[in-house]
Amino acid sequence: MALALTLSLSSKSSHPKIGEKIIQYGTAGFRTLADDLDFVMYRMGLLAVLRSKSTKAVIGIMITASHNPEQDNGVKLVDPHGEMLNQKWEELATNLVNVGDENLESVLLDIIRSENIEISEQGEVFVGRDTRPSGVPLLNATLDGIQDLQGESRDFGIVTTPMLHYFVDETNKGREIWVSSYFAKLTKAFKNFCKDISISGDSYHPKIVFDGANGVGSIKMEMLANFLGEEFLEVELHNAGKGALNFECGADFVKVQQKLPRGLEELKPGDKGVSVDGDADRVVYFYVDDNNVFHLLDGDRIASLVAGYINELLQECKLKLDLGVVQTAYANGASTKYITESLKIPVDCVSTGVKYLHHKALERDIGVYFEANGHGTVVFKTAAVELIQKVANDQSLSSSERKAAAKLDSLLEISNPTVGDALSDILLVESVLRSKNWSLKDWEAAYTDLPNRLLKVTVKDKNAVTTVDAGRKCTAPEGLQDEIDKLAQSYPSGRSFVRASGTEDAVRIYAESDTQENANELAAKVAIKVYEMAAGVGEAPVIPAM
Ligand code: 16G
Ligand code: ZN
Repeated sequence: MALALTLSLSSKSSHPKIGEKIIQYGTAGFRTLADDLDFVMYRMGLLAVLRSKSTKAVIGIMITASHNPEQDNGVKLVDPHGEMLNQKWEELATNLVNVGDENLESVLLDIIRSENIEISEQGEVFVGRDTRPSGVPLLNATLDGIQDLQGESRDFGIVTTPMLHYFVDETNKGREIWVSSYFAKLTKAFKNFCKDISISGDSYHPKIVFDGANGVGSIKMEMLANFLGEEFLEVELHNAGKGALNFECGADFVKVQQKLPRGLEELKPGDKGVSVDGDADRVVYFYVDDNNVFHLLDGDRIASLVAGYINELLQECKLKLDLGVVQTAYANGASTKYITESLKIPVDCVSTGVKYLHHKALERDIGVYFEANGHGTVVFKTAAVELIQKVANDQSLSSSERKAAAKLDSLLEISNPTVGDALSDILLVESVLRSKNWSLKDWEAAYTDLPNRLLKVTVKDKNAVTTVDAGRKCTAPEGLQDEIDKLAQSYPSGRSFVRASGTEDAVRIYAESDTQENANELAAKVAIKVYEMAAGVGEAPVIPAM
């Protein structure tokens, strides 16, 4: 008879559970005040070893709270192909984090049994963190967890989230990696892409004014810029670590506030502004025009730019591959119309959260996915890349066909196939702009965004608001969707939806209409309905004066 398995967790007593509040592995893992996370990290260290044993592959743990304020932190697990943690394991994670200390061993044993884990199997976990000071003690808690189940760990120190995803994926593909191999890959592909493109005229400038959100993005951007050299891309660094992380800067601030970040107030007309978030998996572009008016080029713009260009290259190299774009309900209606009607590329709409976009995009030969907030990338099937490379090397084809295929090959090599990656996305955007000899104004001319407004309402229980149809239809509280429909119909090009946030205790409201005033008013009216029908707390929303 097999001996009953027992676990001895020698560091458990150093990481006692605190608080009674149930916390959930949400769209972006666990995220809350750093002070409340020690035991969560320890337990995620334990879980990652089990996941590694179960998949017989390296698993990643990223310690970050992305665009949240500096005092927050969080943790996300990275699965073998560099993708987000499997959904069933998200539930196991939630369960493991919420049990009392006295039940920790038995819950771990349950997982071992139910997942048929061979405990003697090797377990290996890669760990990375953003620049938050709380990252160091939280890393130690994580390492204790890994060690308590005899897992091996490799600490990558301060890295961007997408770098860690990339390292996990590469290692599991049997490739050797080191920190600079990431930069080497990106820069080699970008330089290859730029090979035959000469810059002339006044439209494209190989220079960006970079807002690093005072986080890891600025450290890694500086390294990338050194690898590239100024002739390929000059980077003027701002918010490079002296101020508070994400405070009035970074991609989330710029997208939500639709204004220049702190430190870039003096941006000159014609300069290309670029903001990333605290863990550098999101990016937005912006500029000010001659009248000092701010213009934002968000994730929807990047999706249409990149997908449109890939489509052109496919036509030039006469390859019939299945290309598609994936968006969420937050995508500006004008972008969806432009991509489907002008570019004639199919668009799928999925629920908010990278994992949904990523998986949908993988259904295509080449899938371009972006959330409006600037998180996205290009994913592709190996067979598609092989076909493209075959065309690039086929001497019987015309040189224009071969060149287009070679460009497409480099472009796909620039993209991070595991997750949205601000640095790789910047190089993607710069590639297309350089190739088309476009300024941001040229890029923006493709379509005109419908004015929109995002609001949030705090309610007693956000789970009382449920939705279907990729977050576009509200099923509870009863009658709320009818009210939203009525309101939206009363505005020209009106569209509005509400959903419970996955990262905050709030309900988000999105509204679009023909003018900014109308979008603001529609959003406020819907917010009032949410407040009234879903037990709002705090001050009621008000309709802005016109
Ligand atoms: C997380 C998601 C992001 C999503 C956002 C929505 C990942 C890696 N990140 O940051 O994709 O847009 O949550 O936040 O999946 P919300 O649920 O609070 O609106
Ligand atoms: Zn982020």
